[in-house]
Amino acid sequence: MSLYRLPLRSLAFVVLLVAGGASLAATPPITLPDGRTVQLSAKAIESLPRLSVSATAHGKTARYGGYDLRQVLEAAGVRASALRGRAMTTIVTVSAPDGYHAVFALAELDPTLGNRQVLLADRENGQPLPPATGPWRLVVPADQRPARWVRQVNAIAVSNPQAARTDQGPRSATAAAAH
Ligand SMILES: Nc1nc2c(c(=O)[nH]1)N[C@H]1C(S)=C(S)[C@@H](COP(=O)(O)O)O[C@H]1N2
Ligand SMILES: [Mo]
Repeated sequence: MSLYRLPLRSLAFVVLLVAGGASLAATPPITLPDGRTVQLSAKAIESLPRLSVSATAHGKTARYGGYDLRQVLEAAGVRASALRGRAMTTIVTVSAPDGYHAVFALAELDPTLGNRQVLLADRENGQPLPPATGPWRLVVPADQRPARWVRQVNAIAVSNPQAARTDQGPRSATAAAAH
């Protein structure tokens, strides 16, 4: 059947399906402390609550839509709340293709510690982010300047530099257990 013979309603449905599929870009791959990289499925991402947050950068206020970075990390298997001990030094590095990076202590995101909201956003004022900024950008409403609002996020890495320190004294097993 040629396209023009389809009832208008089915055509509209097809267009909606295409638009709907295009609206959720694959999320950036997440590298875990053990070196594994997790690519979350669209289903895993869509099962997270979508947030809509008003935030201001350079005097311009907009409404950003997306997902909570902590919940995205948890979906990838990262423990990110009620952290203790060695996890106090876990860091989250968010990267972009232009070589820009920003880091967060995982403890900043932990609701029982820093409780800082960081949005992995794909919408600004209801529109998908433009290619120069998206498809994913960080929005950190509580930061005083938008320097950690990484545009075009293409990788997220969770690491713990202290965990690699097996060779020297200061972080002894006893010290780690004491916290
Ligand atoms: N990928 C990428 N993201 C980035 C930057 C950058 O150089 N590269 N600069 C940061 C800085 S310093 C600021 S102030 C904001 C500027 O965001 P805007 O261009 O949307 O105003 O983006 C941040 N995100
Ligand atoms: Mo900046």
